Amino acid sequence: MGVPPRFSLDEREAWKEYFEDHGFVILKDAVSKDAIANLRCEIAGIIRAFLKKAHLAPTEGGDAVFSEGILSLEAVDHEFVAATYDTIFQTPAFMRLISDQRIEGVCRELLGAPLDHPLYGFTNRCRIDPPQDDRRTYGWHQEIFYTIPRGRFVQTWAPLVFDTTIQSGTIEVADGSHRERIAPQAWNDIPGRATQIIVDDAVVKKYLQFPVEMVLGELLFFSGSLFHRSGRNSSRKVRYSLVGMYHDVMHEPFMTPKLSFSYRGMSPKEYYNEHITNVSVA
Ligand SMILES: O=C(O)CCC(=O)C(=O)O
Repeated sequence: MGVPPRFSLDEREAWKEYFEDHGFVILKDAVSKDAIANLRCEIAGIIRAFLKKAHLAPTEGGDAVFSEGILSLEAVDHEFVAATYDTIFQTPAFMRLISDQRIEGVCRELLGAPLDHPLYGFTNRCRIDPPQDDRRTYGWHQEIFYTIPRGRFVQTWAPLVFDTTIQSGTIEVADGSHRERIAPQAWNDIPGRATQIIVDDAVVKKYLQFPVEMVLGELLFFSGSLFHRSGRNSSRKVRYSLVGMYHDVMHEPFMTPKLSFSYRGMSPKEYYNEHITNVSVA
């Protein structure tokens, strides 16, 4: 296959059929330009905030903040980059982007979920992948074992900030591999790396594999069973990408995971103790 086709939202039957056959589909107008522009501003602001907290000089203007800013933070302490990542997905600008009704509508169609089936957005994040850093990249995998067990869901992936290219390590897919449903695979916990639940090579080889280069505004929807993997960022820019998924809450096995947040720096209890003197009542 050359470059996979792009569909517009109003070509509903065509993109649904393509998704059924290939396990993925790219819509060219699913992410609004405004949503991207707003998010870009927020991301730049967040990086600047952490540069300040790290006592680093602000970067020059333009887009330098997106790459140089992150690389400077990484050089001081990876925790600043981790905090940037943890901040972006909680911003209203990010939430607006992933909550676009057009995206919800496409997910409903692909899931066959009518309006009385609530959707649950799970692990929607903006990945930050600096050049030459493979700690959080994934080999060929299916998402089914990285999410709510037995869930019915659609995954999404999109470039944010910059277009994604082969050089910047755009996502790769194995065409039609969703037909395997649950492929033979192995679970590997590797210290210092994202857990790798890797599909057997012989099975991956049955399918045509290719990177999906994408421009801002495009959104890739794919089946939870499609084999996919991260590319290697050999460019000089940091890659920003939207990863996430939408589960059908009405699907019988769906059960909401418990979320847990922990504090970086001071805990609420420490803050309380700093200000409040407890007087024990006899
Ligand atoms: O963006 C990437 O590097 C790949 C992401 C991925 O494989 C996933 O979210 O499951």
